[in-house]
Amino acid sequence: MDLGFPWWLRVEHFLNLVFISFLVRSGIEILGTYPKLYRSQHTVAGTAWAQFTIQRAPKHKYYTVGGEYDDYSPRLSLPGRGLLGLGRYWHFITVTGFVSSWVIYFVLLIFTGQWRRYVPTSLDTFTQAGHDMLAYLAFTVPEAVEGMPFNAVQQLSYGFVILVLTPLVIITGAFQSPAIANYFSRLTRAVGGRQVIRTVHFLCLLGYVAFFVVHVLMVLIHGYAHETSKMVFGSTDLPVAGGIIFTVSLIVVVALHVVATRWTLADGRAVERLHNVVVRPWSNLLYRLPARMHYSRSNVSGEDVGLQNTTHNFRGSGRPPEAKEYLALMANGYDDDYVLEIGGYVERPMSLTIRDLRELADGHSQTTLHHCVQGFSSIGRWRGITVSDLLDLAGPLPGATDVVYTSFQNMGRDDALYEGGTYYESNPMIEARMPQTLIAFELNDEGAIPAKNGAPVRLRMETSTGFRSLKWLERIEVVNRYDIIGQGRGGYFEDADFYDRNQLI
Ligand SMILES: Nc1nc2c(c(=O)[nH]1)N[C@H]1C(S)=C(S)[C@@H](COP(=O)(O)O)O[C@H]1N2
Ligand SMILES: [Mo]
Repeated sequence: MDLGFPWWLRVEHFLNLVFISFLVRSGIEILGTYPKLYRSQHTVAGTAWAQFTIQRAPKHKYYTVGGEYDDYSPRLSLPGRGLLGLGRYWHFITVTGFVSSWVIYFVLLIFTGQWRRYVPTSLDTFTQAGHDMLAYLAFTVPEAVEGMPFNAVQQLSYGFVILVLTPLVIITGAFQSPAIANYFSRLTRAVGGRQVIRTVHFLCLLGYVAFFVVHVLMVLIHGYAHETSKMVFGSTDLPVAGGIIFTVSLIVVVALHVVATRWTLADGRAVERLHNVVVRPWSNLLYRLPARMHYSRSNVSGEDVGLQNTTHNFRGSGRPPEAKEYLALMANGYDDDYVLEIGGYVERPMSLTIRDLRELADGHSQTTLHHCVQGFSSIGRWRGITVSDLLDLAGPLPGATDVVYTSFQNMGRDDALYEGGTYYESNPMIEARMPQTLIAFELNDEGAIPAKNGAPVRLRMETSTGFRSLKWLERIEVVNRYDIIGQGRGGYFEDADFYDRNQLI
């Protein structure tokens, strides 16, 4: 019997299995680097409402979020071993396929009238679904709705997954992007803020997993061959062929996961190249969304207390430099000694003290939410001068394409969690010119920035994830190419850890 499942719907059904399973595994990788869920945007230690780790954050000494990493097994997450950057690459590569196919599917549902099969048209469907549940509980198989290929419980659950869960997971996923969340800043706050949205995104993951388990159970209860024949041929006529073809395609999906995981662990840079081809064309569009986020003073995350990490604080990542010049600066009171050099491809190279910066900044401040790529957030009020204003003063020469920032910090020397050399970061001009790309010298109106948050001067980039907001800034250089600096990827974490420099998501 032909059940009226058109070919495109059957293709979509299969693609969803591929996409959603990749999204779930790479999603777990992302979650694992900060396996905690919060209601509050301040992500204060000890206030998570859920956590998926046995690590406990020590309360009284300064610890960095880098230490809250969990690395899951490659059998669970894609690719496993705490490789957040690569997990993100897979998440976004898959998102590209998942969202495009869902849009096509949605349009076809509407135009062919197929949507009617998934949307309950009367309350009777709900009553019927109740009876169906009782039938299942009594270990019997309920009747299909008249003229439909499935029963009321199935109709409701499919409708929910296609028309509620999927749009919700896409929207909450989109709002994990700092560029999107900070551009639609009011909306982000109106629905409870970043951590609430992150929590809902996680609940969507649970929703898919729960649906998958029940869905598979139902297929088994209704008869594997019979059901897979519907999935493959759209009719119940060819149960043996359906069963075989579907089983083979399941094996293919598992094989895809194994191959993708091994390939990623063996050659992360290849996955990065795939990501750059598939994802950057759309993620780069987000450069058109300049951050316009303004929290009020009362939203700021607590008081700063230097290196102490108390419950009221702006969370920290990375350890302060142990370079002699830096330690001397901090010991002497850097107000007079610190000079920020701006050089390279500019007409007027400059050396600016904090006092100069203060004068030039003319009172500019921005109260913004920090998005760490791992997942924590804090709200801070940053006083500083925009990079755009500094560029106007220094006058980039023709051919200048990027701005490179170098830190006093050397990761291998200063932070036991990392290897490698000097921390640096860079902006393409379009990003350097954004209204909230800032050279900051004061946090929360307290006169300075605490050491752990980047004293005396740091970068703030509100459209991007936190790792690009370089702390402990030593100098700025305008360049005509960035690919000859470091290992050529534009920043310390880009070189060391498969993080994307075009990190707007
Ligand atoms: N020099 C340097 N800058 C850095 C880091 C670092 O380790 N070293 N960590 C980055 C990361 S991963 C984040 S999330 C933010 C954290 O800023 P915060 O410590 O003020 O919260 O700084 C970024 N800037
Ligand atoms: Mo971070």
